[in-house]
Amino acid sequence: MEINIQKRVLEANENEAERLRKYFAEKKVFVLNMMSSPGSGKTETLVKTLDRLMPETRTAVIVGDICTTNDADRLKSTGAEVTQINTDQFGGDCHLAAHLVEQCAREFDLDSIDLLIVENIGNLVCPAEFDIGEDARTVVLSVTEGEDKPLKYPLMFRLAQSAILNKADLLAYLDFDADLAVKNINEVNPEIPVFRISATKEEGLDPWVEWLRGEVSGKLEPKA
Ligand SMILES: Nc1nc2c(ncn2[C@@H]2O[C@H](COP(=O)(O)OP(=O)(O)OP(=O)(O)O)[C@@H](O)[C@H]2O)c(=O)[nH]1
Ligand SMILES: [Mg+2]
Repeated sequence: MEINIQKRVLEANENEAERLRKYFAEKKVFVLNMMSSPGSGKTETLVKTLDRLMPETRTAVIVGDICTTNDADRLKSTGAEVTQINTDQFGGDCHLAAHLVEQCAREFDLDSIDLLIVENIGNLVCPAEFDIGEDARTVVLSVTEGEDKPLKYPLMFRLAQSAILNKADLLAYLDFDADLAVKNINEVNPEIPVFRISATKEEGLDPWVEWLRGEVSGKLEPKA
């Protein structure tokens, strides 16, 4: 019974996500779904990324958390338009679903946006199962989490188009094998680039930002 309901929820979300993807395509907006476990550095990475992308790439952000507007407040400092979703209002879901993203996206003037970034709720499991109409997914792994996480949570890494290995500034203090972590990511998903960065120290960001710029301009004609 529970399995059937779960299946129906996922099917309904997939239909909604397909419709939303068409809407984003009509609006010529590239949508990035950014995911990780709590605290890997999604918000920190996005703040530093937006500083480099804007204003040339007109960017808006939807950020999901169960509670608080902390991340929206941090992201607004970049000058981007930001909307926070708090899922505690409807049961504290551990992921964003397509209908929630659609509600927020319709609040933006999408005709004047090139890139919509969705910072998903910190969780390596549930967000991977919910398509939100995105064009690409990026998963962030930080060096304090253990090299084995891509092998333990393969779906998140298998469905991503790129990965970030964050907090590289801490490597000197840890027993973490960064090469092994990259190997494990590529074992699950051989195709994806893995960007080694320190978001706080702003190191290694350029290849990541270039990748994102390339994705945005590669998929979308510039707007008139
Ligand atoms: N040393 C170090 N700390 C970092 C780095 N990036 C982020 N942090 C710190 O890690 C903590 C979590 O960073 P956030 O950016 O809030 O992580 P998040 O993934 O957005 O977290 P949630 O949204 O709660 O899931 C903060 O204290 C950051 O300052 C980094 O490159 N190096
Ligand atoms: Mg965050």
